[in-house]
Amino acid sequence: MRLIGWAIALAVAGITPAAAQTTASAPTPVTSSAAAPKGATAAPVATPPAGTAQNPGKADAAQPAIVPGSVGHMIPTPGAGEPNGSKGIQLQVTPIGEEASHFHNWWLLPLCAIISAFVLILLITALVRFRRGANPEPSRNSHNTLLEVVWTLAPVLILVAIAIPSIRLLRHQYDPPKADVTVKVTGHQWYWSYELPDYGVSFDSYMLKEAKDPTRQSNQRARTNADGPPLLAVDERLVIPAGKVVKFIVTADDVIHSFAVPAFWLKQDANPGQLNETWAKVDRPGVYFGQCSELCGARHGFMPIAVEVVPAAQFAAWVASKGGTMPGAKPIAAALPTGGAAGQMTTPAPAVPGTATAVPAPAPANPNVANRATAND
Ligand SMILES: [Cu+2]
Repeated sequence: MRLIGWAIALAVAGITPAAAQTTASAPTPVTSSAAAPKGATAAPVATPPAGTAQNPGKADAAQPAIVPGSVGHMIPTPGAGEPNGSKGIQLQVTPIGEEASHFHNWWLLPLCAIISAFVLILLITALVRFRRGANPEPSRNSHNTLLEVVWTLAPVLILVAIAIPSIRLLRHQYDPPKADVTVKVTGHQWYWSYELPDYGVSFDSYMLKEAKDPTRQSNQRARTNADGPPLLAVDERLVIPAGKVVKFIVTADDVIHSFAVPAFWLKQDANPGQLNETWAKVDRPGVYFGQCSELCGARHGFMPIAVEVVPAAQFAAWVASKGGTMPGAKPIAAALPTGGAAGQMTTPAPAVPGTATAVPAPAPANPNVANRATAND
């Protein structure tokens, strides 16, 4: 009886939070859902949790047309900048990544292999040569000065041999060159937002759902292969110029996230109320995928990162397409009649009747921002 009681208690404890979460995260009534599949009578269509919808409330026709291959929609190279099933480290495209993967592949791994093989040989020798049958009279030696010096010095030398390149790598990593472009990255439950303060660009980036995903709303664009692999493709990629030092200022809005792009050798915790800094310089244009790498809640696995590296001219075109301005082209502050702060984050908003154009509109081009208020409920 006691066992059954425990079983019931455990089951209730396991079910209650999930049930509570479902209720809390789906406050929107599901009655008018246009995405209801035909024939689904018993179970209502699950409404995506608040904060995960893309362009909510917009009709399909209002979605901007996507041109695969255009800037911001470069077609990823399969296996590059994304998991490709191979063991080991992804192909690195930053100087730090190249140094680190070289250190791992050509120094640490061989060293580990040699030490493991040496220990294995010692073990086998001891088992075979000094077994009771072959060696009935065990040696009574307890000291051997030469041997003791060797087995003390050898590990010290091995550690020094690891420490020197390791500390050199850390020094390179944490002593970044002067930044050409600064990107502020903010983690939210559960999406990323990006701001390029010097360019007047800011937007949110959401994972693209599969076409057959029942939680995808009818006005949400479905993932295609041109966007990238499942669970990694996003609606709005971060675009950065090739060959430039990009500084990432990383923070979070709610809980701890982690901004990670494996091909850049980049992983930086995003802590609320704290600005962390990391950097990357990518010479090779392409699309590089990453994921939030800190358990941050129920949809932690659904907030991927996609960074598109493009030649400088295309970067300027992308900035313009986001309503931003290249530094030097025309200072943003000059466009503001009354002392607007130079660093004010504004994407020039579409003119709204009755609204003075001088007011910096906080709303970026992407209407996903409307979900921020509800994302943390
Ligand atoms: Cu996260």
